[in-house]
Amino acid sequence: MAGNRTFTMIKPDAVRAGNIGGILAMMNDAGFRIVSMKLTKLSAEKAGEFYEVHKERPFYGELVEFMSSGPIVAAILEKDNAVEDFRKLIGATNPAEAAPGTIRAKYATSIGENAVHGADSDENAAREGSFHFAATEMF
Ligand code: RTP
Ligand code: MG
Repeated sequence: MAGNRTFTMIKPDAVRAGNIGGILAMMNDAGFRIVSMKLTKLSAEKAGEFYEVHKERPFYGELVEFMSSGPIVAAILEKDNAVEDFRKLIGATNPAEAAPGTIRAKYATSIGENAVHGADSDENAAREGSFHFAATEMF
């Protein structure tokens, strides 16, 4: 049965550290199917637009700089209850608080450089997926 969809990015820290394969394996093992995927790089302008919701937060400038600092893997994933289950798989924003067995517990190095992004609602998952992929790139 086709499930619903979430959107993720493997962030520049994890790409730089050579962790794309390890992170994709954890997503695969947790039952997520790849709908769309690419290695790409966000300009500062695009990163700012993507994280616009955080514009007033004190870490916004740092976040935009970090997210545009190197290549990322962007992907749409499918699974039953995708958004909620994926947030569980990635763990808390701060790796010090991320549960054992989560992607951030294993691969994140700080609250800012935390290896992966996961959409936080069905609506945002759809918006973020369309930000990165055309309908013809969703399978
Ligand atoms: P994400 O959107 O990337 O999946 O992360 P999240 O929901 O767990 O956390 P969110 O509150 O949406 O924050 C987005 C990203 O901003 C960076 N951040 N830095 N320095 C800080 O205090 C701080 N707080 C958040 C992180 O990269 C976080 O994932
Ligand atoms: Mg978030």
